[in-house]
Amino acid sequence: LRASLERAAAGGDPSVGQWLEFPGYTLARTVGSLGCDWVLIDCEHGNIDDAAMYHAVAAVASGGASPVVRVAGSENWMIKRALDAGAHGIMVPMCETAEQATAIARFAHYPNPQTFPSGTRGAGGLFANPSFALAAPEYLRRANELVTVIVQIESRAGVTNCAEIAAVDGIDALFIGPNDLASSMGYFAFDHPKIPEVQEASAKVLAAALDKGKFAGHFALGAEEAAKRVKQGWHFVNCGADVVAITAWMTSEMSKLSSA
Ligand code: 3PY
Repeated sequence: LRASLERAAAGGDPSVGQWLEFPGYTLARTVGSLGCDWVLIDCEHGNIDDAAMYHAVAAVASGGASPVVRVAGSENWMIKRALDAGAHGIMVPMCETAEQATAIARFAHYPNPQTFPSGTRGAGGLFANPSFALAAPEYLRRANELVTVIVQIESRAGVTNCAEIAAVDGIDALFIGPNDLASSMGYFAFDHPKIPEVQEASAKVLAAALDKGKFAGHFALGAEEAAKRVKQGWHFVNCGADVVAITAWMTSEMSKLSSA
């Protein structure tokens, strides 16, 4: 994940991901083998519980992509379990203040004074190292530099405070959730691409991330939207989601058959 973000920030190809809402080892392995840089395992809105998250992380990593877990909230135990499962990155929804971002960064890093940033992550987990192809002690030594911490800006308050959030040590990236952002501004969520106020807010977040030397990502559900975001300067985008792909493809095939 981190190498693909650095590549994108250096002007190379964008970091491209896919998005999982369904549970299942074989699904996660299949999507993880498609050649994308990362696969997001959505424990916020997906049908993915704690055990399924562990399986999906291992499956995505074995397929060659980086597993990223969107945790359900910003609580310590959620972040700890995703990282202990071997997530290369965590995405935390609804970050609205620098205080919240500081707590998230601390939960995601071991208290290792030799590495920066230092935090409060418990050191007991022994399952994370295989997804980085590292021995356990090596993982423990290097996790603080390997793990990528992404916070979502997806509310009016988050946009207002985005510069302070981007400045927090240990926060690596800001990621726009455009549906929630539009919703928090009083619009219908799915209308977000057409709403100038939402577009202006995401441009402000992109500028804040770039100004503080952080990575910037944007949610997208297909190549067209993803390409538009890459042209605007976002470093990382998803370009689909399992539930959307299945729904669109099956509906289209049924309609083609019924009109054949
Ligand atoms: C949003 O669009 O609000 C997201 O968080 C993507 O799921």
